[in-house]
Amino acid sequence: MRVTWAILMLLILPLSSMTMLQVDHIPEFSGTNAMAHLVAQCDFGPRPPGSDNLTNCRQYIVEVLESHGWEVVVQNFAYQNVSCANIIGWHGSLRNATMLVGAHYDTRPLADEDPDEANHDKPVLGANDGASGTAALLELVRVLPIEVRDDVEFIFFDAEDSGYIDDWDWIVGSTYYVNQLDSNRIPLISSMILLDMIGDSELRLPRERGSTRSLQDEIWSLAAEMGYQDTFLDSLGNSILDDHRPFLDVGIPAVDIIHNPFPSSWHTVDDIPERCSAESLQIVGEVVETFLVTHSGVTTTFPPDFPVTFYVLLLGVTGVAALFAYTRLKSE
Ligand code: 1BN
Ligand code: ZN
Repeated sequence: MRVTWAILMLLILPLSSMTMLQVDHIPEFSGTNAMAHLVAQCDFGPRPPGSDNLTNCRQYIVEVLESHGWEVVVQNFAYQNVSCANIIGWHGSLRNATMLVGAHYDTRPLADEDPDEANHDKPVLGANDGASGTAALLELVRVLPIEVRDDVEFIFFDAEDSGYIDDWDWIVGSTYYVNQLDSNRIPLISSMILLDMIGDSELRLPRERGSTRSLQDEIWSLAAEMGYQDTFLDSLGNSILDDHRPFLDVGIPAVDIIHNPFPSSWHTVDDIPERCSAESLQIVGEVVETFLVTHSGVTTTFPPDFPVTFYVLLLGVTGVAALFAYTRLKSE
């Protein structure tokens, strides 16, 4: 009898877990390939805005995009007399994708968070902070199925990471990109996913506080369904000034997938490939690939969060109404 039960359970268990997993896409993403893209970027050396190393890295990104059949626009702009450029990868006859995926590819000019002050005037190599998100995007351009590609635009942002140095701002490239967006296209964009610092071998991804909650819920539940709840943590992290902000500011639902609290290598000379792993890139790559495939061709809307001012106003109006009712009651 016991043996019969055991056999029955063995037959039923795999079936039940299959029905719980509603996603039927099998991801093609290779963390090993992504890791190779990460190392290739670091081989150019530190890549601050305006540097020859960044120009060489840009050429590498363009070549990877074109080799996988993507159209490329290099969006040149100048900031503080430095030549900068975002790189846009798109597919199809029109540039009208509804899902945007971005990462910054520049690196911080100075390791000003390094515990050793002697390193503060050295540049950051940016294996995690710069190369990791870019590496995942470069592997996604390979694996995205052809029928999904017209719905996706990849953006590689320049000039994200020089804030507080020589009067530079943060997120300069993404701000420029959003300012250049056709206003008719903005309401048609359903999501923007930003990958930043996703390569550390001890990756922890709580929910970034400023991201659009409805879109974040979708990504974090997908990650949990795929068994990645120990990396995509169901807890609230900090609010981070990052390249998703300009998108949120014009009403585009946006999510920052970012390691938080930042790893100890952040803005130090220790931000090197040895601190990163193919496994971490694999997890994030699989989740983003599955999101893009399952949301392609379906018009999903991710309602924006109500701003805090809305709740303050609501509380104010309810308070005034209650006071009014109370005084009326008292005077009767
Ligand atoms: C993310 C990675 N950021 C920089 N490198 C954004 C940031 C801006 C983080 C200001 C902290 C402070
Ligand atoms: Zn940084």
